[in-house]
Amino acid sequence: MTDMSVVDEIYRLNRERRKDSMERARGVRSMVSEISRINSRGKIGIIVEFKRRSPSGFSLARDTKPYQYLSNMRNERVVGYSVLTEERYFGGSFRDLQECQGLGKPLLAKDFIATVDMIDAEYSAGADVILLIADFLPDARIRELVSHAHSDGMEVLLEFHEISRIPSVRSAGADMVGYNRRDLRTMSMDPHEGEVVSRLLDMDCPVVLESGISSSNLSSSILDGFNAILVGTSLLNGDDLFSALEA
Ligand code: IGP
Repeated sequence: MTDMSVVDEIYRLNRERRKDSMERARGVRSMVSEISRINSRGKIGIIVEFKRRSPSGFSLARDTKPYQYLSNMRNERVVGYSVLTEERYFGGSFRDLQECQGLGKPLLAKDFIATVDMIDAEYSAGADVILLIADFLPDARIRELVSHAHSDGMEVLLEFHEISRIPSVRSAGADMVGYNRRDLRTMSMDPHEGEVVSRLLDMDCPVVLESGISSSNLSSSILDGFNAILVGTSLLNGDDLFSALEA
């Protein structure tokens, strides 16, 4: 991903995509309460992500089923799972999400959502939380999508990378705020955790640190001030992040 065109293409593909209603097997679960529970024990929460590939160059070594992979990610810090439903660039599907409903934790639908029918499709596939990306959505649209997700009883993780989006992110009424260390426009890492933490410190919702987190960069206190982390690649590559957090 070297410019906006791939992000544009993903949003366009999602608008045109078939969104057959699926069978939601259970009620909605709260990821915010999972995070509060683990934070009250003095620990950071972990959202474990499943994806087959990504435009940043990641690709799964062998064919893996999301349910099978995620059910093996056992650690008291796990507050939920993130499942990619984007097809073209991440190799995901609504079916992948649906297959994970039996896992005992809330599910985050990871995709480039810009429409209410996309939210409905994620809901029927079993989503408890939807992701919205503030860098690519105007404020009015964010508010409309947040209230639609809320009307289904789902929570919203509103992520951003651009520091200039912080004022909008703060006032959007989302349930969780996420800071993506990766710039999705360029796919390169461009982290500013310190500035983000200081500007979100007084928010009364969980703040999540996303992307590029592995046992090798935990020591640099990048996690300070965050309530949870969202981790895909390192765990999918077999990194022993759970032990590193114990240390
Ligand atoms: C996970 P990583 O570097 O651990 O695999 O990153 C997650 O943060 C990343 O997949 C992500 C993402 C996104 C993907 C964050 N925001 C938005 C697609 C769309």
